[in-house]
Amino acid sequence: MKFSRAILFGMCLAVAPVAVVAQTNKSEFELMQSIVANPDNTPRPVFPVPSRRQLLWNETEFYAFFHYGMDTYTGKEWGDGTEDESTFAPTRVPDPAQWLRVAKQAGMKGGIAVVKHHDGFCLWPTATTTHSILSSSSENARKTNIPRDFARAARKLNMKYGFYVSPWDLSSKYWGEKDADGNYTDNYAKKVFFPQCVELAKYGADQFEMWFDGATGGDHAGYYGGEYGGKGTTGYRKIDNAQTFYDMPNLRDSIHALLPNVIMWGLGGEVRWIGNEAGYSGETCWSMGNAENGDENGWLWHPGESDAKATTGGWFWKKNEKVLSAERLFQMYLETVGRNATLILNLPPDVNGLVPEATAKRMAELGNMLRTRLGVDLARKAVITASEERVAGQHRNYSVRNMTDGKRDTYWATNDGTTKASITLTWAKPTIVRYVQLMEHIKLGQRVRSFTVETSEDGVNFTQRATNIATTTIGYKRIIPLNGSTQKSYDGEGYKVRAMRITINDSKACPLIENLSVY
Ligand code: FUL
Repeated sequence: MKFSRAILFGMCLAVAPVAVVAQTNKSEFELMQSIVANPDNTPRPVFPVPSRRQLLWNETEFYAFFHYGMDTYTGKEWGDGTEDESTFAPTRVPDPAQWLRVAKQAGMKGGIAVVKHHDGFCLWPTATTTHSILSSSSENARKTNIPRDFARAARKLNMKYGFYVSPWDLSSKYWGEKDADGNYTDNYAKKVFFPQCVELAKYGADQFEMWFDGATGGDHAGYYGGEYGGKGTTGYRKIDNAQTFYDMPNLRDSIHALLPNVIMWGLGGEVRWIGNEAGYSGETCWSMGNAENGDENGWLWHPGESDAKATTGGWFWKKNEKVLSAERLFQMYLETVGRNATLILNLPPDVNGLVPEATAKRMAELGNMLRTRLGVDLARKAVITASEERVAGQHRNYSVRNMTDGKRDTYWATNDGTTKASITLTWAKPTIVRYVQLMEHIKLGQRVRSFTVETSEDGVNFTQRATNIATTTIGYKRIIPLNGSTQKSYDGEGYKVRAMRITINDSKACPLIENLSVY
């Protein structure tokens, strides 16, 4: 087959950055040649790579979970769907703006509100069921519309927002329904779940995450264990395959058409559960695969989210529950956000529809701690050199300076074939250091398999730090406490150094580091 030059030129322009098109008086042929020749010397991606919406999601890093609903008023963790709607009776109209203000004080960038839990009670005026706020005898309940007020508040506070809508629905007669031949019907997907997701989509096209829990029924001792149950009790129904029962692939496509940036958590397949509810990810954590460690060879981008509770009671508010200490929450932050996962921290609102004062205070304390410990970036005061810098292209360089410019689209890189390299930071004056933070340019795939961190008092002799930690993967973000402990408070301690060296020992291809910070 023969292409004319004009056609080839057109094809190249279709993939060319705008700057190239705008630039020059070169002949068409020269321009085409330079484009084909990769003039920016951009590294080739290492597959799999994240989708645009997965990248945006990753940037949210630390956000709140708000479990609120029927269970707040029954004291249960899992309702069974038979609750009288009037049991949902807030003492005042719930105030999601207060919830999000509390989250923001802790340094969180967004939040996800439960708007329907497994009991099926809907916290918005839905047309899909009578089991909603509209059927409560409480006036405050009937004035409640969590998705509307949550979305409005988030936009005002410049925070990201999304909703948890439980696929498992014990209140719906269609959930787990079978026809006369024993096959599952699509009534639940068509009449309840799809329409509910579409109703929720209307509360804002800028939603960042929809939370589709993986619980697939059974009795109340089902997926995660529970307080009662057994075959024959109210809740006993099961589905065999959530993907087909909810018609997940179709739902995902339809919702993406309405909400281009939303990622579908869990059953939606775009972000994975980290494998525990205790607020930690693996030290080795790949954005492919499953659970705490992921899988270096996984073929699908499937980054981890860690869901954890800030309180001692449960996911829903409980009388007399305590809030975890700021120190413990800081540890969680290091063990999730600092290990290539995101942290969604649960702050349950109480019967007044407000996050309790004690939680609010603790979040302010945590926010201060994060700002004090991880706020002032000492890398910006250092002279940085590297064992190698990738040859610059026409419009792009790969300088070490790119790691401290605060931009996500510039990065330091080595040449193709170089998978071992070191970066050295040198300070003019002895400087106290405690943490080092690295971010890979994951847009082109996660690469680093192994690295080490050393410090030096004299700039000549180096000592390896954090030797008890698996300094393996980096991913979107990795934070290494130099003393090797995510638990021990660093107040008043640290290493007084003149230099620090980070050595990448092994990488799937040339390493690309977009951020290097030292605290
Ligand atoms: C679980 C649910 O069963 C819990 O009730 C809670 O919502 C938690 C975040 O996810 O799977």
